[in-house]
Amino acid sequence: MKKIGLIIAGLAIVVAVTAYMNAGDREDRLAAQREAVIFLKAAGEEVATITFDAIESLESHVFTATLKSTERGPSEHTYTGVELRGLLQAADLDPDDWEQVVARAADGYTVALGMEEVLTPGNVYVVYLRDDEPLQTREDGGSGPYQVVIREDTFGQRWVKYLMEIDLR
Ligand SMILES: Nc1nc2c(c(=O)[nH]1)N[C@H]1C(S)=C(S)[C@@H](COP(=O)(O)O)O[C@H]1N2
Ligand SMILES: [Mo]
Repeated sequence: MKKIGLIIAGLAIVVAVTAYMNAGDREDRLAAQREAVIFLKAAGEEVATITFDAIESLESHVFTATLKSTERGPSEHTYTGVELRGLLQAADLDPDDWEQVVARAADGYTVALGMEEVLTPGNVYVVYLRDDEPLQTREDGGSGPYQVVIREDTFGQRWVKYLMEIDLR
């Protein structure tokens, strides 16, 4: 009986230590995300640096979307983020002056979005949480800290991971 007690106590310690370490990881991830910025450009000229604080100050949206992964197939997730059109608006950029929004990632991946689709309500988002967890960086095996999610896009090709730069054209 004593032995069982010791085993249970041992397991409890393992669980507690693991939980503590995971909480630490999450804090680190949140801290890393809080420091991550997106460069906002217009015709290649930098007009603003979008901080996490700026993103947090906008209305956040929580929605489910199906991620199409090349390796793991489709899976449904809950995403939290802001609308890209809201980011442009907050930066005082007039969408009428531009035709395209070019999104560039840390790995060089680049996607051009039409202004019309960007202005469609509830369509193009910059997300920072997936299933309530911060999107991790590419180095950590994640798709963030920021990612473009296009809800009206049936394919995942234009969901730009590791988003670094938004350039209006
Ligand atoms: N930054 C970046 N974003 C990207 C890609 C990429 O190579 N780099 N690949 C795209 C493609 S082709 C797909 S199918 C989806 C999902 O890719 P994954 O399953 O390899 O993560 O991400 C898209 N976004
Ligand atoms: Mo893909």
